[in-house]
Amino acid sequence: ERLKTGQVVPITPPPTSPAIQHRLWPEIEKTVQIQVSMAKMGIGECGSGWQLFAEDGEMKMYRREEEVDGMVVDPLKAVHIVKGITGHEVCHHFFNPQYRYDWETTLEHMTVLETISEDTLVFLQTHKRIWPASQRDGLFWSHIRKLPNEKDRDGPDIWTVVNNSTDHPDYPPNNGKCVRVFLTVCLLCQTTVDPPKEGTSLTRDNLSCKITYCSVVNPGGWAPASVLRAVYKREYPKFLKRFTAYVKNQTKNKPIMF
Ligand code: 18C
Repeated sequence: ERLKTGQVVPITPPPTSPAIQHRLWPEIEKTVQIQVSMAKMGIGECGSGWQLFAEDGEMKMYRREEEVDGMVVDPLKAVHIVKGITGHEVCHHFFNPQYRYDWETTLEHMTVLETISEDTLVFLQTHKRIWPASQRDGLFWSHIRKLPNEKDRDGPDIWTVVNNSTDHPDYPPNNGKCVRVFLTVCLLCQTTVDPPKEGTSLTRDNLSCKITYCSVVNPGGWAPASVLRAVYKREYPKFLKRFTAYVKNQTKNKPIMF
Protein backbone atom coordinates (compact mmCIF):
# COMPACT_ATOMS: atom_id res chain seq x y z
CA GLU A 1 0.00 0.00 0.00
CA ARG A 2 1.27 3.48 -0.88
CA LEU A 3 1.20 6.23 1.71
CA LYS A 4 -0.18 9.63 0.73
CA THR A 5 1.95 12.68 1.51
CA GLY A 6 1.44 13.77 5.10
CA GLN A 7 -0.18 10.49 6.12
CA VAL A 8 0.86 9.44 9.61
CA VAL A 9 2.18 5.88 9.93
CA PRO A 10 0.71 4.37 13.13
CA ILE A 11 3.20 2.84 15.60
CA THR A 12 0.80 0.00 16.30
CA PRO A 13 -1.74 -1.50 13.91
CA PRO A 14 -5.41 -0.51 14.11
CA PRO A 15 -7.01 -2.39 16.99
CA THR A 16 -9.00 -5.43 15.89
CA SER A 17 -9.40 -6.89 19.37
CA PRO A 18 -12.92 -7.23 20.87
CA ALA A 19 -11.52 -5.29 23.87
CA ILE A 20 -12.23 -2.07 21.94
CA GLN A 21 -15.82 -2.24 23.29
CA HIS A 22 -14.59 -2.02 26.90
CA ARG A 23 -14.61 1.11 29.12
CA LEU A 24 -10.83 0.75 29.66
CA TRP A 25 -10.04 0.60 25.95
CA PRO A 26 -9.12 4.28 25.30
CA GLU A 27 -6.65 4.16 28.22
CA ILE A 28 -5.21 0.80 27.11
CA GLU A 29 -4.72 2.03 23.54
CA LYS A 30 -3.04 5.29 24.61
CA THR A 31 -0.82 3.60 27.22
CA VAL A 32 0.32 0.91 24.76
CA GLN A 33 1.27 3.55 22.14
CA ILE A 34 3.27 5.59 24.68
CA GLN A 35 4.96 2.64 26.39
CA VAL A 36 5.95 0.95 23.12
CA SER A 37 7.46 4.12 21.69
CA MET A 38 9.40 4.75 24.93
CA ALA A 39 10.61 1.15 25.08
CA LYS A 40 11.85 1.42 21.48
CA MET A 41 14.11 4.37 22.38
CA GLY A 42 17.73 3.58 23.16
CA ILE A 43 19.25 4.52 26.51
CA GLY A 44 21.00 7.51 24.92
CA GLU A 45 17.78 8.76 23.28
CA CYS A 46 15.73 8.76 26.49
CA GLY A 47 17.52 11.81 27.85
CA SER A 48 20.23 11.84 30.45
CA GLY A 49 20.19 10.30 33.88
CA TRP A 50 20.11 6.57 33.08
CA GLN A 51 22.65 4.75 35.19
CA LEU A 52 23.70 1.15 34.70
CA PHE A 53 23.10 -0.68 37.97
CA ALA A 54 23.29 -4.34 36.99
CA GLU A 55 24.99 -6.26 34.20
CA ASP A 56 25.25 -9.96 33.53
CA GLY A 57 26.37 -11.19 30.09
CA GLU A 58 24.00 -9.65 27.54
CA MET A 59 21.67 -8.31 30.25
CA LYS A 60 21.97 -4.63 31.15
CA MET A 61 19.77 -2.80 33.65
CA TYR A 62 19.50 0.96 33.99
CA ARG A 63 17.60 3.13 36.43
CA ARG A 64 16.89 6.80 36.95
CA GLU A 65 16.71 7.97 40.52
CA GLU A 66 13.33 9.68 40.98
CA GLU A 67 11.20 10.50 43.99
CA VAL A 68 7.57 11.65 44.26
CA ASP A 69 6.50 13.05 47.66
CA GLY A 70 9.59 11.50 49.22
CA MET A 71 8.83 8.05 47.77
CA VAL A 72 11.25 6.27 45.48
CA VAL A 73 9.71 5.70 42.03
CA ASP A 74 12.93 5.02 40.07
CA PRO A 75 12.09 4.13 36.43
CA LEU A 76 13.87 1.00 35.24
CA LYS A 77 14.91 0.03 31.74
CA ALA A 78 16.50 -3.33 31.02
CA VAL A 79 17.76 -4.83 27.78
CA HIS A 80 18.68 -8.44 27.24
CA ILE A 81 19.43 -10.71 24.29
CA VAL A 82 18.45 -14.33 24.70
CA LYS A 83 19.22 -17.07 22.18
CA GLY A 84 16.82 -19.84 21.16
CA ILE A 85 13.46 -18.16 21.81
CA THR A 86 11.08 -15.83 19.97
CA GLY A 87 9.43 -12.60 21.12
CA HIS A 88 6.03 -14.24 20.82
CA GLU A 89 7.13 -17.03 23.18
CA VAL A 90 8.51 -14.54 25.72
CA CYS A 91 5.33 -12.42 25.69
CA HIS A 92 3.08 -15.49 25.78
CA HIS A 93 4.72 -16.70 29.02
CA PHE A 94 4.77 -13.22 30.57
CA PHE A 95 1.08 -12.54 29.83
CA ASN A 96 -0.62 -15.86 30.53
CA PRO A 97 -1.70 -16.41 34.15
CA GLN A 98 -1.13 -20.18 33.98
CA TYR A 99 2.68 -19.68 34.05
CA ARG A 100 2.91 -16.82 36.54
CA TYR A 101 3.55 -18.78 39.75
CA ASP A 102 6.36 -20.63 37.96
CA TRP A 103 8.53 -17.54 37.42
CA GLU A 104 7.20 -14.65 39.55
CA THR A 105 9.08 -15.18 42.82
CA THR A 106 7.71 -12.08 44.61
CA LEU A 107 4.14 -13.35 44.20
CA GLU A 108 2.00 -14.53 47.08
CA HIS A 109 -1.36 -14.73 45.32
CA MET A 110 -2.80 -13.93 41.89
CA THR A 111 -6.41 -13.70 40.65
CA VAL A 112 -7.79 -12.78 37.25
CA LEU A 113 -10.56 -10.30 38.14
CA GLU A 114 -11.79 -9.81 34.59
CA THR A 115 -11.22 -11.29 31.15
CA ILE A 116 -11.79 -8.34 28.84
CA SER A 117 -10.79 -10.43 25.82
CA GLU A 118 -8.22 -13.12 25.11
CA ASP A 119 -5.50 -10.48 24.82
CA THR A 120 -6.58 -8.29 27.76
CA LEU A 121 -6.96 -9.34 31.42
CA VAL A 122 -7.33 -7.57 34.76
CA PHE A 123 -5.18 -9.02 37.57
CA LEU A 124 -5.11 -8.63 41.33
CA GLN A 125 -1.83 -9.78 42.88
CA THR A 126 -0.51 -9.81 46.42
CA HIS A 127 3.25 -9.86 46.84
CA LYS A 128 5.51 -11.12 49.59
CA ARG A 129 6.00 -8.72 52.48
CA ILE A 130 9.37 -7.09 53.00
CA TRP A 131 10.13 -6.24 56.60
CA PRO A 132 9.68 -3.56 57.97
CA ALA A 133 7.25 -2.30 55.29
CA SER A 134 3.60 -3.32 54.85
CA GLN A 135 2.67 -6.01 52.37
CA ARG A 136 1.86 -4.75 48.86
CA ASP A 137 -0.82 -5.62 46.34
CA GLY A 138 -1.30 -4.51 42.73
CA LEU A 139 -4.40 -4.32 40.52
CA PHE A 140 -3.64 -3.87 36.84
CA TRP A 141 -4.81 -4.54 33.30
CA SER A 142 -2.49 -6.54 31.09
CA HIS A 143 -2.57 -6.46 27.30
CA ILE A 144 -0.59 -8.56 24.79
CA ARG A 145 -0.16 -7.35 21.21
CA LYS A 146 1.60 -8.20 17.97
CA LEU A 147 3.21 -5.21 16.24
CA PRO A 148 4.35 -4.92 12.63
CA ASN A 149 8.08 -5.09 12.04
CA GLU A 150 8.55 -1.76 10.25
CA LYS A 151 12.30 -2.14 9.69
CA ASP A 152 12.06 -5.62 8.18
CA ARG A 153 8.62 -6.23 6.66
CA ASP A 154 9.41 -9.88 5.93
CA GLY A 155 10.95 -10.41 9.36
CA PRO A 156 9.21 -11.82 12.46
CA ASP A 157 6.59 -9.67 14.19
CA ILE A 158 7.44 -7.66 17.28
CA TRP A 159 5.46 -8.58 20.41
CA THR A 160 4.63 -6.56 23.51
CA VAL A 161 2.88 -6.90 26.84
CA VAL A 162 1.86 -3.75 28.70
CA ASN A 163 0.67 -3.82 32.34
CA ASN A 164 -0.84 -0.73 33.94
CA SER A 165 -2.53 -0.10 37.28
CA THR A 166 -6.26 0.40 37.31
CA ASP A 167 -9.08 0.28 39.85
CA HIS A 168 -12.00 -2.02 40.52
CA PRO A 169 -15.05 -1.14 42.62
CA ASP A 170 -14.94 -4.45 44.51
CA TYR A 171 -11.24 -4.13 45.40
CA PRO A 172 -10.53 -0.58 46.63
CA PRO A 173 -6.91 0.21 47.50
CA ASN A 174 -5.52 0.10 51.06
CA ASN A 175 -8.62 -1.63 52.35
CA GLY A 176 -7.05 -4.48 54.26
CA LYS A 177 -3.53 -5.37 55.29
CA CYS A 178 -1.99 -4.43 51.91
CA VAL A 179 -0.80 -1.10 50.56
CA ARG A 180 -1.61 -0.76 46.84
CA VAL A 181 1.36 -0.23 44.49
CA PHE A 182 0.97 1.59 41.15
CA LEU A 183 2.83 0.10 38.26
CA THR A 184 3.43 0.66 34.57
CA VAL A 185 5.36 -2.12 32.86
CA CYS A 186 6.23 -2.71 29.20
CA LEU A 187 7.89 -5.81 27.82
CA LEU A 188 8.90 -5.45 24.16
CA CYS A 189 10.44 -8.33 22.23
CA GLN A 190 12.04 -8.48 18.83
CA THR A 191 13.12 -11.76 17.23
CA THR A 192 16.13 -12.00 14.93
CA VAL A 193 16.53 -14.99 12.59
CA ASP A 194 20.01 -15.89 11.42
CA PRO A 195 19.21 -17.75 8.14
CA PRO A 196 20.29 -21.42 8.21
CA LYS A 197 22.94 -22.63 5.75
CA GLU A 198 21.57 -23.85 2.44
CA GLY A 199 20.12 -27.31 2.70
CA THR A 200 19.71 -27.15 6.49
CA SER A 201 16.51 -26.38 8.29
CA LEU A 202 15.82 -23.60 10.74
CA THR A 203 16.31 -24.55 14.40
CA ARG A 204 16.28 -22.68 17.70
CA ASP A 205 20.05 -22.11 17.23
CA ASN A 206 19.12 -19.63 14.49
CA LEU A 207 17.00 -17.49 16.83
CA SER A 208 17.72 -14.68 19.18
CA CYS A 209 15.36 -12.36 20.98
CA LYS A 210 16.05 -8.78 22.02
CA ILE A 211 14.04 -8.06 25.14
CA THR A 212 13.37 -4.58 26.48
CA TYR A 213 11.68 -4.38 29.89
CA CYS A 214 10.60 -1.00 31.29
CA SER A 215 9.01 -0.56 34.67
CA VAL A 216 7.89 2.19 37.03
CA VAL A 217 6.53 1.09 40.40
CA ASN A 218 5.20 3.59 42.90
CA PRO A 219 5.25 1.84 46.31
CA GLY A 220 1.98 3.61 47.18
CA GLY A 221 2.94 4.40 50.75
CA TRP A 222 5.93 4.79 52.99
CA ALA A 223 8.89 2.53 52.38
CA PRO A 224 12.47 3.31 53.37
CA ALA A 225 14.35 4.49 50.26
CA SER A 226 17.49 2.50 51.05
CA VAL A 227 15.56 -0.75 51.53
CA LEU A 228 13.52 -0.10 48.38
CA ARG A 229 16.60 0.53 46.21
CA ALA A 230 18.24 -2.59 47.65
CA VAL A 231 15.11 -4.61 46.76
CA TYR A 232 15.18 -3.20 43.22
CA LYS A 233 18.83 -4.07 42.79
CA ARG A 234 18.28 -7.63 43.93
CA GLU A 235 14.83 -8.41 42.49
CA TYR A 236 14.90 -7.00 38.94
CA PRO A 237 18.01 -8.91 37.74
CA LYS A 238 16.70 -12.01 39.51
CA PHE A 239 13.35 -11.64 37.71
CA LEU A 240 14.76 -11.14 34.21
CA LYS A 241 17.31 -13.97 34.48
CA ARG A 242 14.85 -16.41 36.00
CA PHE A 243 12.00 -15.51 33.65
CA THR A 244 14.07 -15.81 30.45
CA ALA A 245 15.63 -19.09 31.64
CA TYR A 246 12.09 -20.33 32.32
CA VAL A 247 10.93 -19.46 28.78
CA LYS A 248 14.00 -21.20 27.29
CA ASN A 249 13.29 -24.28 29.33
CA GLN A 250 9.57 -24.31 28.53
CA THR A 251 10.13 -24.03 24.78
CA LYS A 252 13.30 -26.04 24.17
CA ASN A 253 11.68 -29.17 22.75
CA LYS A 254 8.60 -27.49 21.29
CA PRO A 255 7.91 -26.20 17.78
CA ILE A 256 8.97 -22.56 17.32
CA MET A 257 6.11 -20.12 17.90
CA PHE A 258 6.74 -17.08 15.67
O1 18C B 1 6.73 -7.25 35.68
C1 18C B 1 6.82 -8.18 36.44
N1 18C B 1 5.76 -8.92 36.80
C2 18C B 1 4.43 -8.73 36.30
C3 18C B 1 3.58 -9.93 36.60
O2 18C B 1 3.56 -10.24 37.96
C4 18C B 1 3.77 -7.46 36.82
C5 18C B 1 4.04 -7.23 38.24
C6 18C B 1 4.68 -6.24 38.79
C7 18C B 1 4.94 -6.24 40.25
C8 18C B 1 5.25 -4.92 40.79
C9 18C B 1 5.86 -4.98 42.15
C10 18C B 1 4.90 -5.25 43.23
C11 18C B 1 5.47 -5.11 44.60
C12 18C B 1 6.45 -6.14 44.94
C13 18C B 1 6.82 -6.17 46.33
C14 18C B 1 8.20 -6.69 46.47
C15 18C B 1 8.27 -8.08 46.91
C16 18C B 1 9.67 -8.58 46.99
C17 18C B 1 9.69 -9.83 47.79
C18 18C B 1 11.05 -10.36 47.96
C19 18C B 1 11.09 -11.55 48.89
O3 18C B 1 4.13 -6.41 36.00
C20 18C B 1 8.16 -8.54 37.08
C21 18C B 1 8.30 -7.80 38.33
C22 18C B 1 9.60 -7.94 39.02
C23 18C B 1 9.47 -7.35 40.39
C24 18C B 1 10.72 -6.74 40.89
C25 18C B 1 10.57 -6.14 42.23
C26 18C B 1 10.07 -4.72 42.21
C27 18C B 1 10.17 -4.08 43.53
C28 18C B 1 9.25 -2.92 43.63
C29 18C B 1 9.06 -2.52 45.04
C30 18C B 1 7.68 -1.98 45.29
C31 18C B 1 7.30 -1.68 46.69
C32 18C B 1 7.78 -2.58 47.78
C33 18C B 1 7.54 -1.98 49.11
C34 18C B 1 8.39 -2.49 50.20
C35 18C B 1 9.83 -2.08 50.13
C36 18C B 1 10.52 -1.95 51.40
